[in-house]
Amino acid sequence: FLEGNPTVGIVGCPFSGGQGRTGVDLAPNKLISAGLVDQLTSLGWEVHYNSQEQKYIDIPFNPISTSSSSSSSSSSSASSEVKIQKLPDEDIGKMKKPRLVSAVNEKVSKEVEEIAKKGWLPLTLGGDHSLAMGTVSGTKAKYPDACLIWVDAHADINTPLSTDSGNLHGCPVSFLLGLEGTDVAPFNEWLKPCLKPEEIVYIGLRDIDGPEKAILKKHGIKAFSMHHVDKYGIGKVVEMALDHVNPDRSKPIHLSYDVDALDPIVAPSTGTPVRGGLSFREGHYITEALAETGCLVSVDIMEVNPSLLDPNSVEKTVAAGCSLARASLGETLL
Ligand code: NNH
Ligand code: MN
Ligand code: MN
Ligand code: MN
Repeated sequence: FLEGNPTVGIVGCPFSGGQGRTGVDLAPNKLISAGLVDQLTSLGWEVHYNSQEQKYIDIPFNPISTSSSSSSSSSSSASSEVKIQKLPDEDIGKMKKPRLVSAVNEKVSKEVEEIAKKGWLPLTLGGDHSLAMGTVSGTKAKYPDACLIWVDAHADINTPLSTDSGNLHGCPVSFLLGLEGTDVAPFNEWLKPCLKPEEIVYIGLRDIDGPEKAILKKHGIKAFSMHHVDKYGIGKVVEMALDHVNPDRSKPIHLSYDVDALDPIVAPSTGTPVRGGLSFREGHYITEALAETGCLVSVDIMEVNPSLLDPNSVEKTVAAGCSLARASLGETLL
């Protein structure tokens, strides 16, 4: 599906507004500092990377400074600082930071779409998983028949009505599907339902909220939990997952990978670790098998949080993020 020389467009998204812990916004720079660009170049990819430094600066809900949205007198405007006008981003229903999450995702969507439309592969480095609203809708704009493989401990399919936490990183899939409560401003001003229930499959689930279970059941959404990984083995699970969303291996694939799918021993530095996850090999096998299909057109690596735990844990997690990206882009293909 890609055109010309294999080219990857890295979209760094230093964004943490879809959940409550700061630090996940540091991941793109950490992954790049760990050498990701050179690593992908060595695999034969032409790599384009837009430094994300000030990318979201014009979004008026203060995405860069995640410190506090309090109305502390911003008179301390150091003249050299870029001024970000802070607007209130009050909850809408249960949703936290809805305007910020919406505005950032609208940008991400356009950027991913632009890269995909060049015939390149967008590799989005989160940031939290709310960013998949943007990445998947951007991919779908170029490839309307793309299927979605969601690797995660969580289903991220809460709706604005069902979410308990109010964190939008737990909701992106419901917005993509257009489930109840998602036709809401400001999201509906740019994000149209673009995914059908039969176009998504999950791998790695083990921490699903009650209402999410009901939603998965109601819409007949295919999910392979860790129970299935144990029962069938990862090889069979990936095969069954592909048989479901891509039976002829003829459709483009978007892979959205939340590193908390991996066991916390493998990827400890993430906001919501859940024990009993994918081993290092199981986690990488998924990306290798998808690379092998030749159908991968878009990849997200989400939820690495370099501010959590000790340096050794951070290094492991960042290294895992890099190696998942490399394997997705064909490192282990012979
Ligand atoms: N289901 C919970 C929620 O909606 C947790 C989601 N957390 C994640 N998802 N890390 O990947 O808040
Ligand atoms: Mn997730
Ligand atoms: Mn998760
Ligand atoms: Mn997560």
